[in-house]
Amino acid sequence: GMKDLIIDANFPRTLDQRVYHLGLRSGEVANRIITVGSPPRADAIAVHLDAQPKPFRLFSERGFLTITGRFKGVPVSICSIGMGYPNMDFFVREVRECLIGEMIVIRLGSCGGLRDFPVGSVVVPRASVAVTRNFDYDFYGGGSTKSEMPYRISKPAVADVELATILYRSLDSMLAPTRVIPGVVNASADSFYSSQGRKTLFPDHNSDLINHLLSSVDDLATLEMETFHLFHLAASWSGPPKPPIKPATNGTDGAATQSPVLDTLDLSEGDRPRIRAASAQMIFASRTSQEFIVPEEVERLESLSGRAVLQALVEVDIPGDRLHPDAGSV
Ligand code: R1P
Ligand code: URA
Repeated sequence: GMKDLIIDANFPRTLDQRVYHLGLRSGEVANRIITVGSPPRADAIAVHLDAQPKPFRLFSERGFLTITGRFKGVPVSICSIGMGYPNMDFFVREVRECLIGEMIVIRLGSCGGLRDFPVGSVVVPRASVAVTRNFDYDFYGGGSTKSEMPYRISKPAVADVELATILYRSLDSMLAPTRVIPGVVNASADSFYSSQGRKTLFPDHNSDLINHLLSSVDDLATLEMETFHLFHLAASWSGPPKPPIKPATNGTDGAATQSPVLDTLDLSEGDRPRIRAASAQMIFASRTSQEFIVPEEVERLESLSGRAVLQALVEVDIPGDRLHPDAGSV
């Protein structure tokens, strides 16, 4: 926070190399991460971690909670990040700066269901689109912006196929008889209300939105608020079929070489460590039946799903030289 001396305005860190909002430094976060929306969910999942070594726990003044420990001996982190694209953005970028090597992220969150899947089902989407408020639309009611739509739907960003497959299998085997649904598409909205088609006292011009989404996006099944941004950042970091990346030495691209991550790795042969992402979405609300999940079921589902996600994380193979040497050693 502002009480700490910050040494770089471009990517702010404290003098002891902590990133500005998550409060972490290298070695305090593992390459395998489950991210959730709320601190109680993170603590409920942390119950499954190995007792020894005692997990590390850091609650940042911006409300990000990181718990790093081991699951079956393998270093993992549980990160609670709050809600929405901006928080997902802080999480992905700041954790990336604390890691060397691959970053494997599975988001475990709640969502609304758009099909007839019962509440309490779990979805593993293959892709996600962003649904955003179009601020150029005339929400005040003059009606002068007929050419504008009130909401925009982006192109899809995709999950890591192998990670999503491992995740689906893990959930399916550990959650029975709960229904686990793979291969569908998620929409991540920039509001719980307007851009998810909920009716409130604001003039959101969204009475047609859910039907519009269902007719525009094939296999659309869920609505929540972070998965698209995670998939999009992961894909844009890792890039398309890898071109050779040469560290720049001058010019505007030179900024990239100031990153500790980029400085340490040989990036010359497309060796950039990947960010691999997948998402498990627990249906809390049915947007067709208006049913909402009961608290006892939330507790069971979060705990079992959390354990299944940890299991999936430790099953993913990361080449040994791409693990941070200190990860989980705190
Ligand atoms: C809204 O209630 C929140 O729930 C969902 C949405 O994405 C949003 O963050 O996910 P979490 O349960 O992970 O927070
Ligand atoms: N989270 C959301 O974003 N929407 C829902 O309907 C339920 C959980």
